[in-house]
Amino acid sequence: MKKVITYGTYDTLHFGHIKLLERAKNLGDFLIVGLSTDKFNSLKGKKSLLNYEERKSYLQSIKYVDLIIPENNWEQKIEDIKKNDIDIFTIGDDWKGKFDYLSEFCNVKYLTRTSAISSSLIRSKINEENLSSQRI
Ligand code: C2G
Repeated sequence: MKKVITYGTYDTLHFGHIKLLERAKNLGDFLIVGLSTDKFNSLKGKKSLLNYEERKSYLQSIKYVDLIIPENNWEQKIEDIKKNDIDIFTIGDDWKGKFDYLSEFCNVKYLTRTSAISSSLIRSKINEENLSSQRI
């Protein structure tokens, strides 16, 4: 069984995330997602709309995802790869080059990021809507 791992915040799940997860799953037979905890998000300088449990419940409903583990820090990837007997690490190419060091432990594959959609764009649209509804 070919095992794949990827990591992310996966806030306000959107089709960019789904397309990444679909392609990640299609690289093998079993997909693990290292989901960034709220604490790690603040370390990453990311503010998510949804908390860890909410983001996890969204991801659990995605058929491509077989297992979700918490992503607590930058350093855990090597340990995760060894512990879970991972064949392929994959992530969007906005990270291209950043995780090449993992190629000592498994294949590393960067997947094209889906343009024109992002969690921050969704959050700004929600804020715009709230502001305009307050103006009426
Ligand atoms: N993604 C994508 N297309 C988008 C937005 C995101 O393909 N329009 C991909 C990202 O490249 C990433 C995954 O979806 O592979 C999750 O994106 P984020 O939740 O933004 O994750 P990120 O903050 O990049 O966290 O240790 C790695 C980090 O935890 C990655």
